[in-house]
Amino acid sequence: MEKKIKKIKEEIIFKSNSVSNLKDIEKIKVEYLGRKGLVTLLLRRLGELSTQERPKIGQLLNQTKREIEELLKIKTIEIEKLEKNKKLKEESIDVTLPGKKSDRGTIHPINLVLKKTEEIFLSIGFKIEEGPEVELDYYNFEALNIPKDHPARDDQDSFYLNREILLRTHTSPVEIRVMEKQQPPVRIIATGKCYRRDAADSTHSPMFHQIEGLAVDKDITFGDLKGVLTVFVHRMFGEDRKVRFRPGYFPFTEPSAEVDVSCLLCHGKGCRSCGYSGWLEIMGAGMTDPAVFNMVGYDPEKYSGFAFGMGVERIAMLKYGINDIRLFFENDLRFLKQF
Ligand code: 2NL
Repeated sequence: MEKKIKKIKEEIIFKSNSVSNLKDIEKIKVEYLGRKGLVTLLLRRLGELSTQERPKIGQLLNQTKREIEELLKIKTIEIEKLEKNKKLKEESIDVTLPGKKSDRGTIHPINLVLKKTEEIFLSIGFKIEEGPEVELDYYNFEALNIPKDHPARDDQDSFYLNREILLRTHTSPVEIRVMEKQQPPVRIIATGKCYRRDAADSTHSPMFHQIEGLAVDKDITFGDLKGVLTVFVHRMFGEDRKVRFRPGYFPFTEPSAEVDVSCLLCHGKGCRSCGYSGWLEIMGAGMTDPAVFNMVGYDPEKYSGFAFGMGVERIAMLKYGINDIRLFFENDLRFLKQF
């Protein structure tokens, strides 16, 4: 019996030296200490021994059992440690590898032009104003000296919600609202979305953006208008651009002008892009009509002002060489990512 126990001990030491994973340890445990394990069976057979032998062998077996348990416990800890290290090594991150670039959006070209315009006018003392896109007929037309029979009033050109309410067709009502609230001096630009019942084509969109400007004070002249718009054109399109004012007509300004910039492609020589004229029309402008001042309670004898309005899409198309307005609203990333 003693020999057998010694042999078991040696076997265990030998086997446990060659185990490499927790499963093997479990196997050994079952083989020796399990319900039908070798040590368990020997313990069960103690009763067969003489009363003389029994205590000695019993003690030896129990001690062996404890020793085996201890040994397997140590082995288990050893292997767990090895496996943990192996896992750590396999899962370690090489911090020097280049990371995956996350997909970042870009600023929409319309917003680029809006931001740039705001920056220019803020730098020369203008404030930015916004107002409602759903407007009263009064603010959109009446207060701007646009008479009832004016073609711009035509139902076909505006989105009317009812007889009095429509989607604004320009941002001028923002300026009317500001003038109603405060006396001069006023130096503001009004930006935002506008709506017209146009069929979409390469130059028309039923929703578009406008930037309008208004300056009212004592002794504001057409020279002030030319100076301010020249600063704008130079900063937006480049210092080497020329600016031209042609006579025009708007119901809300008198006199009125169409403003041109020397062609961005041919610098005024004449090319296909400018219709061989050397000039590109970028906005309308003029001296605020006294009739508008009367509508908002400004004294036209005391004050004068200039105003201008431009389409943001048109400016962006000229600045970036885009030939179809619909590209701004299709949200094709191949287009948008270029800005
Ligand atoms: C254009 C022409 C223009 C204005 C807008 C304006 C506003 C007030 C009073 C007087 Cl409150 N005028 N705005 C003046 C002249 C031209 O826009 O063709 N825009 C795209």
